[in-house]
Amino acid sequence: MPDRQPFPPDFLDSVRAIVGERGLLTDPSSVAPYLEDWRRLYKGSSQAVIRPANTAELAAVVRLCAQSRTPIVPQGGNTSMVGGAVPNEDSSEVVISTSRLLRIRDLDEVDMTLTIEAGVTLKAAQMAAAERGCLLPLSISSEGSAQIGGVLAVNAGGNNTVRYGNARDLVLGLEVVLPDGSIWNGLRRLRKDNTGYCLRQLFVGAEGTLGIITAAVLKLVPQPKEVAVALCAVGSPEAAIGLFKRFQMSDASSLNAFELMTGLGIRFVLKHIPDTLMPVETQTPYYVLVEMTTTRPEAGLRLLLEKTLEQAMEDGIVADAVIAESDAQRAAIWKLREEHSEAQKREGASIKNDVSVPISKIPAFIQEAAQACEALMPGIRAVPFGHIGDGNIHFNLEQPVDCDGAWFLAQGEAVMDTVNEVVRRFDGSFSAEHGIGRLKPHMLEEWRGGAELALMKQIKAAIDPAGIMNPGKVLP
Ligand code: 2HG
Ligand code: ZN
Repeated sequence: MPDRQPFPPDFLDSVRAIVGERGLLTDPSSVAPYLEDWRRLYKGSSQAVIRPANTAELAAVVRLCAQSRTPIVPQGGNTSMVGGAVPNEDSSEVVISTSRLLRIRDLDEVDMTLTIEAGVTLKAAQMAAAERGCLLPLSISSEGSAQIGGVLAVNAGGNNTVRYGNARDLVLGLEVVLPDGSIWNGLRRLRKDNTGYCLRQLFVGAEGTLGIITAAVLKLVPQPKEVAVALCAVGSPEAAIGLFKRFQMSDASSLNAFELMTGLGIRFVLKHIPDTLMPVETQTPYYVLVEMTTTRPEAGLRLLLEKTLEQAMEDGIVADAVIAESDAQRAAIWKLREEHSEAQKREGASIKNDVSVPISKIPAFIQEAAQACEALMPGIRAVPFGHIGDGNIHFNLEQPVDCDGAWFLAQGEAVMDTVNEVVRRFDGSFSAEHGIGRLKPHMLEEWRGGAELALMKQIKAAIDPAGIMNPGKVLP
């Protein structure tokens, strides 16, 4: 049993006075869901989860924490892949949840901006935009639970980075509660604003270590008029990248997503996830999901997709392909991709490597990383998949059949090191879109040590001198 370090006397009473009964959870069964990440890598401990109803309440709570030097773990939808939102084990930290910051403050169809609070889920934000004929062009597998504040705090990437960039490319303004409890209102919706250091980008990707994002102004684009989705069977990652090049040459501006999957990954989905169906009959080791969208009326996108695939089939790059004929078919193809993480979890123990390399190096990377892992642990099952249109591969590894799951997970460091050695050879990154959290601070030291890490530590010390914001995350 870890040592309990109680909060200062009266701390919880003072919190209750700010947020009321509804805003404070102390009952162990209500607190429990906030203490464990969905991957079950970390199980923390805390006596309290604080759920402020608005920015002023949240700021008052942070002021209280600053006065008493109580460490804070900010939490959104708790969908972090790297344990970035769970408290440590000694009960010294409080969780501040953004889940009651639920207002959509403004949507402007001329400015094409959505001003929204941190607790709104990404899915709800997308729906709010769609209701007004706009699109919030950010899409991730966990969008039903992930909240805007967390999505921005980790600079989420996802499926549309190939076209619209990462979360940080969509942020025009932020409102942030700083570690001393003051509020920075930077909710500007300007496309041009050259007025000193770009502060908002400091908080995007800082994973809650510099402050708590409470609201944001996000860029919108018009809703597409035509959407075309295909699932293509390909023999190799080389063929997948060859196909990517063809789509770029034919109409790069319409390419919305270009996702790689393996036959093995799809078999896991079909086995573990109800209501899934494989529309392509030809069996190949790899598959590509292509999505194209356009706002131009009658742009003939479907024809372009068909022609590009026909030519690729004639040239032996694509073995077989199916183009979705309805919204339901589009959703069914996307489901095969979106359920990859859940299916891998149900198949057994799996180790994740969210990495990126230059797009041109993806085939060689996948081959060498798979070989290196097999040499380390014969029978290990590589399931590389993900956003290859932007160079991001989830090089996940499933436990060998019949091996002990706990033993396999205990080999996580060795497996990640093996993959990362290959990533390094190709000048890639050890964390493409999932961030650092609690899982990878030591890697940050190894990969970004020297001037880069020193600068990050200086920024942290300047903004959070007492070190109360999400301690133990990101920085080693
Ligand atoms: C995705 O692309 C997510 O679906 C999760 O980033 C990836 O499970 C993973 O490793
Ligand atoms: Zn991803």
